[in-house]
Amino acid sequence: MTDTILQEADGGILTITLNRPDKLNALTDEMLHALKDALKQAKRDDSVRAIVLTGAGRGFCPGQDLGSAHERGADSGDFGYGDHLRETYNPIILGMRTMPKPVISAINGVAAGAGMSLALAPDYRIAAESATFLQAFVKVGLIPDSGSTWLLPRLIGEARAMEMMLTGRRIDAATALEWGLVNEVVPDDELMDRVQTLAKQFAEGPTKAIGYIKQGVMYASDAPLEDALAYEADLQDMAGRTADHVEGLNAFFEKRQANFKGE
Ligand code: T3D
Repeated sequence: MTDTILQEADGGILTITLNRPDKLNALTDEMLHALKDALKQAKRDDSVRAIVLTGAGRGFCPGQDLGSAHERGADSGDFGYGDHLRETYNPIILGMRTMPKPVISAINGVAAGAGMSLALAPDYRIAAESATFLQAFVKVGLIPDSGSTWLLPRLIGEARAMEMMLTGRRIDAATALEWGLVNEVVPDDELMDRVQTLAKQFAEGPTKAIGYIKQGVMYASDAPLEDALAYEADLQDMAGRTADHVEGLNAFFEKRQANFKGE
């Protein structure tokens, strides 16, 4: 049987590929559990200093496999969405947002429903020119989940987020860039080269400080300024105690490139 989640580690970069290309990488339980475990393992593994999430074939991910969702509720009429989200999607989204290492989404094709949420959750989003995005949930009588209600308005503003959520409108990569949904759009055949270049830059960065940057921004998203300032000061204390900070200072004074070890 083909692995539906592929993992490849190289030079501090872990690339996770959703691998069900004939279904645009629609997510089955097997994939969700494997993805959840891969993220847990990547968090623990010090040799991993940057993570890339992408899809095989022409799609990034069209969200939940609707066939398996249908099967779940076929007899009882109870699709058990709440429990399923709590058990699978929610820890995956939180796993990426709270990962103390940078996560990049390499959006190679259509990202729909919870697949769009998966594309949004990483810290840096690079889309291929042919990628498209839609909040497909409303088309099947569901609500945006897997963090879309939280992430999307923060990224593109409430008016545009509501437009996407209420209409299910599909937007192209150029619009996604204009709206601030992705950081970059690149020609399809240059996507993985560009992503690898950026991932390498991240993997050679001060990993602990990068983790603290994420932690600080996440905390500040809900905190009053006074609390955010206090939190920044605590995080800066911790960053100041890393070996990479000392290396960064030495490199500055010695007018050379810093050689960060992620320590
Ligand atoms: O806990 C829970 O389970 C709740 C969580 C819910 C989260 C959700 O994600 S709900 C939203 C689910 N997603 C959708 O409703 C999107 C459904 N897909 C589409 O609307 C379209 O496929 C796309 C707009 C994404 C792409 O369209 P297109 O024309 O480029 O491709 P296609 O021909 O529709 O799809 C290609 C194949 O992928 C096709 O299979 P086939 O007929 O060739 O064997 C299609 O059925 C399959 N596919 C696409 N999306 C899904 C899927 N199969 C299962 N589930 C899918 N979500």
